[in-house]
Amino acid sequence: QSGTYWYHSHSGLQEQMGHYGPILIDPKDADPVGFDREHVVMLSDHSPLHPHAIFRKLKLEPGYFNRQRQTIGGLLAGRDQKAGERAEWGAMRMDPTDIADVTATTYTYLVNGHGPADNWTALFKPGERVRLRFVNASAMTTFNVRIPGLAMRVVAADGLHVRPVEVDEFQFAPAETYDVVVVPIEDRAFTIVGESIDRSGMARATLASRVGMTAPVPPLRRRPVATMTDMGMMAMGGGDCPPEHAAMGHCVPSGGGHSMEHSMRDFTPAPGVKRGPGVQTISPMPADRTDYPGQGLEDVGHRALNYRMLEALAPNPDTRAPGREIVIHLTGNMERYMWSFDGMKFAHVDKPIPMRSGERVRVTLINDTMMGHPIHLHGHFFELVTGKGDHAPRKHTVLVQPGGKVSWDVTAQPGDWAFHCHMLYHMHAGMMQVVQVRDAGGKVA
Ligand SMILES: [Cu+2]
Repeated sequence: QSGTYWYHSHSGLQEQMGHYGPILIDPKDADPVGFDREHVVMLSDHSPLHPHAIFRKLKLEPGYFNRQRQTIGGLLAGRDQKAGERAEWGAMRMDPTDIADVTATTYTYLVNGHGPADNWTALFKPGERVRLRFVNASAMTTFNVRIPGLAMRVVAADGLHVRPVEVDEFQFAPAETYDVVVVPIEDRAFTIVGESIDRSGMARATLASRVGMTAPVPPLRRRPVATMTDMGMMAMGGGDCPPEHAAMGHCVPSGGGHSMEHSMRDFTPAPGVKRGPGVQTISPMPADRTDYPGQGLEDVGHRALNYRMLEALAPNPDTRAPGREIVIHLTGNMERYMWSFDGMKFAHVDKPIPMRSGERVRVTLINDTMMGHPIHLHGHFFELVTGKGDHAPRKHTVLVQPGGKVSWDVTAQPGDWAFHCHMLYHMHAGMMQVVQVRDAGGKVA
């Protein structure tokens, strides 16, 4: 094993207090990535508040840190949702500007521990191939990363090599890592922009040919607003859903808050989910969104990475078809800051998810909430099911888009493995489980 990784405390909320750092493992043989120099670019989020204070505020008022709610001004200017749509979301007690739980109102976004004003600088000589090892070591922040003026060739994801793919921007969630190679030709500075997904703030660093140089820092772009697709209603709307299709469950007709609210309270698509106050909504039609670059990147006007652009460089080590499928719903109640798998928070779960050593299992994650969740399984790489055959991209963390679903195949390794959302406060609230892998005799070996 080689590549870009990171370590962090799993004790309480220490990760938010700075107990993390990068881990780089050089390959023992020749590196398939050609580069002349390398830099670690570790993004994180820092707050002067104690993490327990942040969690308490979220529990009392989940929108506490959101200062970008919709306004009458935004309605009139056409920036925000239309009045009827807003009423429907209001009836659901959902806020479409709820893109991030914790924002720049308390966070400073850091690059390698430095705030935006510090101008942390990575040096290069013009013409060099520079490998940047991006690590998202934040507690709660999904970042949009770009370097205006430079194309980024993505060469590794979560530490493992992928077929090089060139993009202008990528979104990554807590725990994900991407290695990119850039080739700055000019003798000048470039700004490395790590914009938080809700665009309340940014991490900023500089790539420069000499110390002390700076480049223009682009302004924050307009914050995205969640859509029907983020609610798991892909085909919803207008005349697209005739009654006969609706009856077959192919789509959900629009027409007033009634049908929307009704369809999102229907547990039929989620028979394994425990009903209760912890489950605010069920996605009526969760879609495979692995071709989606992430909230706010659908219309940026340049190339943005998505999971379907990833393909493993080496053939997958295990190409057996899975023997069974486990479906897990990512559930929550945004109003009460409750997060869980299948409607059961970790404190209430009485048994682990069992797997047999060496067993090949397909895991399908369905997001019944309107937030993205980076789901991480300890001790494994899994193969994303995106049609890449025996070169499926292998990851340890996958961002499940709002209202979306993702499948991956995994070869179970013996042991007890934490399995959780990598949003720290989601995990703390209970979005966690244990995968227990045993041999036929019930032993770990
Ligand atoms: Cu989460």
